[in-house]
Amino acid sequence: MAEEEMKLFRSWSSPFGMRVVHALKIKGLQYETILEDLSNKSASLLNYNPIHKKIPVFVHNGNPICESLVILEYIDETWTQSPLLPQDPYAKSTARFWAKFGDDKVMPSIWSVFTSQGDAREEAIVQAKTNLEFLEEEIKGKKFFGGEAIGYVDLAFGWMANLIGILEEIIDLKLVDAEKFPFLSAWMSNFYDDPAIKEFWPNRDRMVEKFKAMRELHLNKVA
Ligand SMILES: N[C@@H](CCC(=O)N[C@@H](CS)C(=O)NCC(=O)O)C(=O)O
Repeated sequence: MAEEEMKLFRSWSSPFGMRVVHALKIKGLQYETILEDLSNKSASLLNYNPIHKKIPVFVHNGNPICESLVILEYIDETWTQSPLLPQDPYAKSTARFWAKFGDDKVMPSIWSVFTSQGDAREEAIVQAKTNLEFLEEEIKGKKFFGGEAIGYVDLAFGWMANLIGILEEIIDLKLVDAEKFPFLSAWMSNFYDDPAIKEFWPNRDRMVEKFKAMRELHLNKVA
């Protein structure tokens, strides 16, 4: 087989980029990383993702693939070892459903807790906890969303394992407490500490600094 050329455009902190890093590690693939400065995007990134102008972009033999969940599916279909998605169509559609729920509902609701104050924050907490309860039900009795091994849904929710604790620390509020969400809490630790996952987490202090600044910016904008 001809030599494969793989490049991953990402940023040091992006949870979306991290999904792809983790998938490539699980598949055992070698690739080149291009770390973007998102305040000064490279011409290559803009050329490969002219519509959204976002990372991550995965480039395989010159073909760009955009959107982290789409990239995970591409990787899984191209390299079939250590499958991320189940084969069964119903199980596969369920996995896609949860990943989409994560991006459409869970992530925005947690972000809203992080970036609001007063009554708005109280409302956001109720919404976020409702979403977390659905996840708690889904992960109940399983080590990973994918079963015994990390799969597509685990990678889609991977940001939680890293970011929730950081956001909680910044706003001094426990969202995923082990008593109310025992299975989700256990999943967060299992995922965070998994050997295929652990080595790539961005520096925690730098993340705290970055997210503190993002919160300030957001609060000043709406004030
Ligand atoms: N839905 C996209 C979201 C990617 C995304 O939001 N990337 C952010 C970094 S975390 C980005 O590139 N932002 C640059 C910008 O918006 O200008 C995905 O799943 O890949």
